[in-house]
Amino acid sequence: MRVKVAIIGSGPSGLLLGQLLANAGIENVILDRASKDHILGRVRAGVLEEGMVHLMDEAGAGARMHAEGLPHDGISLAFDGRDHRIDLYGLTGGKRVLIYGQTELTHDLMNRREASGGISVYEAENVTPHHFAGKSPYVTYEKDGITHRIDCDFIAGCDGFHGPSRKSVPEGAIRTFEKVYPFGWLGVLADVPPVNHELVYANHPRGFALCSMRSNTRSRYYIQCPLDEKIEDWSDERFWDELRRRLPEHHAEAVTTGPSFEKSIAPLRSFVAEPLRFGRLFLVGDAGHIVPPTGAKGLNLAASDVHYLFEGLMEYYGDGSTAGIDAYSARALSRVWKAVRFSWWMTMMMHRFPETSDFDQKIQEAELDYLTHSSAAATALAENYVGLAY
Ligand code: FAS
Ligand code: PHB
Repeated sequence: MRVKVAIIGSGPSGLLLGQLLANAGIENVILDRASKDHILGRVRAGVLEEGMVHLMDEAGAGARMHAEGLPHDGISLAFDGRDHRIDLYGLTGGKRVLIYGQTELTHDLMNRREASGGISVYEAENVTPHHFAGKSPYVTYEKDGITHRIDCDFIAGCDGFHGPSRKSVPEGAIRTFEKVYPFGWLGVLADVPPVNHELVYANHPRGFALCSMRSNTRSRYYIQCPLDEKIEDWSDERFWDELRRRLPEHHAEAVTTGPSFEKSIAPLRSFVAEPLRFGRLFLVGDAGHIVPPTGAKGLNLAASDVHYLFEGLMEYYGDGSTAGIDAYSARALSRVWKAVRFSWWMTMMMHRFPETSDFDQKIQEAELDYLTHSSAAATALAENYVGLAY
């Protein structure tokens, strides 16, 4: 088989890029080692920046997102028993975020791809990018015991943090930057109404908590937990009790509890690989960078990477110019690093660190005090939270 672009990974990065390319007549194929059901069973992000919303519309997959997504004009920071609302809409001249689960977004993109006849190969084993330093790259994979080869012009590594693309780059050609945080997030999904009409990020002496949602009847909650925590040690009852302890009283009393149908622990790290382009191979989304979910940036960075790469490929196939693909890595990394900074800053400000010093604790309190009494500080948070310009 031969296509213009071979995409490794059928997560948001791969599906969004694949659909934009297909709509522009640039044939592509998507390969994923997982099954569709496994991909759709993963519970991840929930907050979309306007850039992602626009790209979903451009991909022709935005109808359900607009019908079911919840526009949010603000978030609340809770500490010292009180809420402090950050007016995202007012502080950014009318920008907002849309609450819509990554699972739903992925489903919409998969349906759109199927409807438009796009080729996706699931449960593809040993997917391997080859010869991307030259002008004739190709990808091999195994399925049903047969080894297949896909010749292409470019390979888009949309295969997440653990995928083969970044690992296929020669060690001397890539630099990585990493910070691992000394805690994780224990998250639950439950079909109960959210405690608040907007998200609540709580900093409490017992640890961080986040009150989010997927709809007006489905809530998503997280609490900070030690890295060695075992999910089997957390009954629903224990989770609800701990969550309520970390919230201001008026929220704690308002929490509607119920059986969780998803419960998982995710580690937190900041990670960036540089550059994001190696000849005819591009790293996109989590394949190139990871952020702690505190800033709700992970999925949204995948969107801006896709935007930059799609623009570059359109230029290449349009008038043969390589300017866009040559600029991809620098353009993407410029926005990535600002989102990495913001996600690190939100994480440092909202979590309790096991080894923190008295001085560092006072700095955290001063940060929160400044943020909730200065419109300049609140504006800085707001413009990053709604998403910096592409
Ligand atoms: P993905 O990881 O989504 O997709 C990569 C795809 O590549 C997968 O389908 C995988 O099966 C495939 N793949 C991997 N190895 C392969 C191989 N060898 N061969 C073929 N295919 C292979 N972001 C937020 O903004 N907010 C959140 O709350 C949030 N929570 C998260 C919780 C968890 C547990 C995780 C892991 C991430 C979370 N994220 C969150 C970040 C997440 O949303 C990512 O940013 C988003 O999934 C990025 O999309 P992709 O780049 O497509 O990578
Ligand atoms: C979520 O709803 O999953 C979510 C929302 C905001 C975050 C992280 C996760 O910062």
